[in-house]
Amino acid sequence: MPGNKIFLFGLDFAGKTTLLSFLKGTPNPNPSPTKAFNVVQMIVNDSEFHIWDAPGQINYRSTWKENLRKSNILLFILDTSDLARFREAKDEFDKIINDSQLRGVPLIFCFHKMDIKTSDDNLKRAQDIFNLHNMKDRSVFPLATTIKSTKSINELKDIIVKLVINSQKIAFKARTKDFLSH
Ligand SMILES: Nc1nc2c(ncn2[C@@H]2O[C@H](COP(=O)(O)OP(=O)(O)OP(=O)(O)O)[C@@H](O)[C@H]2O)c(=O)[nH]1
Ligand SMILES: [Mg+2]
Repeated sequence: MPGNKIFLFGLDFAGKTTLLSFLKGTPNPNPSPTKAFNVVQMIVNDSEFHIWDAPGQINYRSTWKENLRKSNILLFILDTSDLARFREAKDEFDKIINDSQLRGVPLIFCFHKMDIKTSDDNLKRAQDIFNLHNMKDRSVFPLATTIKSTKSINELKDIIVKLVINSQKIAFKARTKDFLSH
């Protein structure tokens, strides 16, 4: 089904699986580290999509490339409290963002764990390193998130749903054009 694959990535311990559980409405504040892609289906206001939650530990990162094909939305999670790993996070981010198969695919970027005091202190530094303003040829939606704020979880959900609907419209248009040209 077109318009429904969301690629959720970021370093180990960034909070991907935790955030996903809150997004789905089945909160689990302390999941085990993910060891293989965890594909979660969600249906929100009649929009169906699948979130592909990547395993972030270094040994599993080689599996990202083989699982990102045909993603319609990229969702990156940064542990904003962990300044020491910003560089590592940026390197892994760049590898995915520069993949030619993902050209033009919209990106939602979560500055996550914003409930932690150091996250606030690190935010400016994170924004400088990731330099999202400079991102060419894709839409970027930066968000500050934490599992402690339902508002931030709902904001994330709203953006996902809007992008899913948009991506379905584009796929529908492409199919119609294809049909009419035959
Ligand atoms: N303070 C705080 N901790 C969080 C938040 N989100 C997640 N965590 C914690 O971060 C830790 C790692 O969470 P996971 O969801 O397992 O991280 P992950 O990115 O899925 O890690 P991998 O599966 O190894 O790739 C857990 O101890 C969570 O409780 C948040 O918003 N605030
Ligand atoms: Mg995980």
